Amino acid sequence: MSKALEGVRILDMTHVQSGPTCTQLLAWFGADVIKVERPGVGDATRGQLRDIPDVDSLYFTMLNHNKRSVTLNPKTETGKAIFARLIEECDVMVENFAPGAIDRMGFPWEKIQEINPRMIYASVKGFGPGPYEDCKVYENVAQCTGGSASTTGEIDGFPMVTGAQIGDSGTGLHLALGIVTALYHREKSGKGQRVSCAMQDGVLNLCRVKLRDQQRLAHGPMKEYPQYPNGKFGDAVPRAGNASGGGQPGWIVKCKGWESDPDSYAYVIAQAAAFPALAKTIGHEDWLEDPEWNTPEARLPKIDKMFDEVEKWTMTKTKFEVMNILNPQNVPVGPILSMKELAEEPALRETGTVVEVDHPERGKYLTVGNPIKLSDSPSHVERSPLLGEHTDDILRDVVGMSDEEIAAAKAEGAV
Ligand code: CAO
Repeated sequence: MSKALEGVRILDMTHVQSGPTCTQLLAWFGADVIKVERPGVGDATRGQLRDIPDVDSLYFTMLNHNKRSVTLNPKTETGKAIFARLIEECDVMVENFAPGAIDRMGFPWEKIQEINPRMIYASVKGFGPGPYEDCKVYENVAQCTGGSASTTGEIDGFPMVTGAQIGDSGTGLHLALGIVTALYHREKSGKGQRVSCAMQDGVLNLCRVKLRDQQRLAHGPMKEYPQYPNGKFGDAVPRAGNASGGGQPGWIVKCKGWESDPDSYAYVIAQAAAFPALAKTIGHEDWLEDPEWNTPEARLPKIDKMFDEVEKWTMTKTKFEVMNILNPQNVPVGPILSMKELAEEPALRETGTVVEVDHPERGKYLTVGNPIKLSDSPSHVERSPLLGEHTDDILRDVVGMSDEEIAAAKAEGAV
């Protein structure tokens, strides 16, 4: 079966996490991704959070599958010439360096367009145009400036960042969509264009429902927030603990074994349609006839008491028993799964969402495969490249250099 993006060549000037997640997705869909790295150094993440001495870190290997690595310094004269040739030969260039870094290498957008008018040039930056446009940004800064941290956390606690990498990987996903959209548009226009995604914008997009709530706040208290009716609302969207955020009340409850297992919890949603089944299961059939409990409006001021009762029952069951008993009754529920449980989950291995990969220096390791499944273009996860592993191949086959020219470029430190 052919790969959806076969024939698309990507000049990958990305590092750390946000950019690499984008180009890794494109590589999984079949694009030829040429990762350009500084000679002798490479992407800084190769050496970050290492678990095995002198071996590419999991941080790097898990973000750079299915790519080829070429070492190249576009700040040297020969490097500039090679880089210009790569721009000619590629369809898309992706970068997430600090603002202005590619310009300082001598390749502003105008020059890239001049070299290759069909080039799509995609960038991740921390902020869009405005007061912070020159700032360097990492994941948690984006979570804090994009509205996630102010709306996450205990209701009386401090702002909280989430473990999901919504600033880095989230923006990488946004950028990948921008790139394939621009590729589609190029089919008609014949021209490339710039694709920009700011991490602040990407996080705010994922916090869209919170901007919705900011406006609802002006029209009275939001009844699905735990602050209603006994707490106070201020003038900005508050943190809501583990409340579901939608129209349905939900909460995390303890399950059997919670005293010793930090992940023995389940999320239970008490939506109106499933309330009778939930009430019966937890031994509160009495609620169904009781006007104090049998309507969503009656329950609303005492949601916490309702979940206390749900928890009395869930504490007698494991989180998987809770799932297996409530789910067939259409009560939406999810066990809190640890990374260990996810790594060992057979169904995720079966679908290729969790994959074991072999690496020549580190041996076998687990990674997350492509979560997006195409029926006719399945993804196969291939290990990340060693630093400069494909330098000779790319200089010869893509750039068109002779062996002598390659040797000379190496001798002067351009590659
Ligand atoms: N050869 C020679 N030099 C190279 C090179 C190569 N192949 N590749 C990169 N460089 C140089 C760049 O030209 C730049 O040099 P100058 O500052 O002299 O122009 C330098 O290496 C890298 O710059 P940087 O400022 O991007 O790196 P940093 O570690 O200081 O900052 C980061 C990292 C992520 C904060 C910054 O790149 C950034 O803000 N990026 C945009 C937002 C982003 O993607 N953040 C997510 C990061 S993932 O958590």
